[in-house]
Amino acid sequence: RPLDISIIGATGAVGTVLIKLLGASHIPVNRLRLLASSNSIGRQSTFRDEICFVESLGETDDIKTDIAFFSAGGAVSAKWGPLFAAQGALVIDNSNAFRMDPDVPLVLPQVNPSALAVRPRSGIVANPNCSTIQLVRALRPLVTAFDVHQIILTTYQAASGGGLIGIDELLSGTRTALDGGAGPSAERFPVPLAFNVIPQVGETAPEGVTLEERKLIQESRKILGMPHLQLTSTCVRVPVVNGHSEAIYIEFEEPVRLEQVHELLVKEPGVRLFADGIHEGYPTPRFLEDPADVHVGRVRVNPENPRGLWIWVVADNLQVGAALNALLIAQLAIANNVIGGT
Ligand code: 11C
Repeated sequence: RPLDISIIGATGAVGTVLIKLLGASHIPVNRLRLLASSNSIGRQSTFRDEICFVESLGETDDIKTDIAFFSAGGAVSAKWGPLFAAQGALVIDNSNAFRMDPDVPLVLPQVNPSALAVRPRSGIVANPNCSTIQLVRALRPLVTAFDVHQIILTTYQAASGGGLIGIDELLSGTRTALDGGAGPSAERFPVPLAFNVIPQVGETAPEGVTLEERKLIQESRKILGMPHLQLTSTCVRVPVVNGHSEAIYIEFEEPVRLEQVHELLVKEPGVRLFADGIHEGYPTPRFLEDPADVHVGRVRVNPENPRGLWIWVVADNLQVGAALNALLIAQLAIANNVIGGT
């Protein structure tokens, strides 16, 4: 039956992409409600040729819906997610609020679809962090085929990871710097991002690891079901508008052959491999070929260590890393009949 769907955070960077992807999908929608903070009341969006007006989340009593997509930050999810779930919604949450909760499956439909075989007791499903999604999507065939000793990576994360404010801060900072000004003071990022790189994404814990670096470890372990996976990273913000990149070094327990790695990656659904005789060159965030794919290039065995493999992974963090994964979770939930009331 056609579903009632609510999008909370509908005017944000992820919410906007989600409305577009949902409109293009085959999910039957009876009623779409767009909810956001009171600042966005009255704004409008087009969904399947109809105009929808944004309502204020704080001013509605009617929160009954079949699916509630949350993308308005952890505090909004923590407060409202359980309330929507208690009214029967399946909550698909894009924030960090519930990801490590044992009653909340953390789902990458291409990797651990069985985590959503039944409706979670909490009524909430978590969408992983964007940098985790592209990492785990590229790692899946490799860590399934070979035993891993350790993984070391550096991320190069776009301004859009900080939402529309992050994009605005990069663009206005760039314009001002080109005009010879000092640039606005940083709000979204710790220091101005224009013409800069910042080795900090999220707040830093006392031991020096940032929140983003912790998410990569904990979420990868949970999704892959590998609680002892050894993974360490440095997460870096770069002056790119959209598209996260990652340089990933995987050290296996045994030597690996490049041809075998190519074969595994080329067969992986949704992974676009750049290698000899396949796609030329390497992926870059500005010129991504398909925003629905995880792009993998620079695949090479370490000449000094045949157990070591480097890969370069680029993906659209707003699509692959957020809205598209949320939509695929909804499709999986519909297929598994775990939507409340169906
Ligand atoms: C960033 N990865 O690039 C973050 C944005 O936990 O879903 C996504 C935060 C999250 O800043």
